[in-house]
Amino acid sequence: MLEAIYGQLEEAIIEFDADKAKAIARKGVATGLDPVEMINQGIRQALELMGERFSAGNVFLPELMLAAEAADAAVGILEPELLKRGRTREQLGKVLIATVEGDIHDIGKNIVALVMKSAGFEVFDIGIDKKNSEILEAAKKFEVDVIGLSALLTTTIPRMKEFIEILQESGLRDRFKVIVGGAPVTKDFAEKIGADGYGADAPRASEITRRLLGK
Ligand code: B1M
Repeated sequence: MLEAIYGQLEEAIIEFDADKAKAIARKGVATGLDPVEMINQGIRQALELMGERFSAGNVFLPELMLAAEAADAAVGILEPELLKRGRTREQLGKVLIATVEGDIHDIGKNIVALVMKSAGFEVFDIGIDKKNSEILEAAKKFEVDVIGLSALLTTTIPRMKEFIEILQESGLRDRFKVIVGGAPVTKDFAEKIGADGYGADAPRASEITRRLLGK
């Protein structure tokens, strides 16, 4: 039953059928499925498959965009369900999240933000293609505890290293914890650049943030 819903969700996204994706997400919620599991087992799977087809030259950018729209539509249905959980939880701390400069991928970042909100964090999502200077300014303005950087391109993950260098140079390294994530980011990379944490997926990003704040 669970596998059937995850499979249907994946199918709807790879068929670019946003209405079907929304209907299945609604069915999942009505059945009591965990929205995070639906994201991990249905939505992410579908987009990974689309990525493989894109690499192989079997689908092109317009199709990738249509799949992303269908995925976004499904996440939109799951969002209220996830936020409901956050409202009943103790507030854990403030997190700023952004996709780094030169990178416009935001589905994963949005899911991380959503899962963190549902866990009880106050999340400031400043969007995509953000310069390191903008990220730092926003972190100071909102007085966050943790800064989360997301990147999906091998060409943009170097911005993460540069961000940590900027923090060090400006004497702010101890003021903020930094976590990084996104498909090309690895635990090893995170350690090498001196990040405080790495999340392979949204639940793990939330869990490591909680630990970093001693919660
Ligand atoms: Co693009 N894209 N894309 N794309 N895209 C990838 C990343 C790619 C791997 C596809 C491929 O070739 N196989 C490839 C990158 C190759 C590389 O760098 N080595 C690629 C490329 C090349 C490009 C363009 C350059 C294509 C072009 O123009 N020729 C272009 C780049 C534009 C730019 O950014 N400047 C481009 C554009 C796009 C679309 C706009 C069409 C669309 C994005 C729409 C959007 O985000 N609103 C898109 C999509 C959809 C993808 C794939 C297919 C799916 C990404 C996704 O949403 N995954 C992707 C293939 C892939 O990833 N396998 C691909 C689902 C999402 C839930 O997972 O984002 O990994 P993910 O997030 C996870 C975890 O990584 C983690 O938690 C999330 C949830 O569990 N996580 C964090 C993410 N951020 C985190 C932060 C954290 C912690 C955890 O802490 C802060």
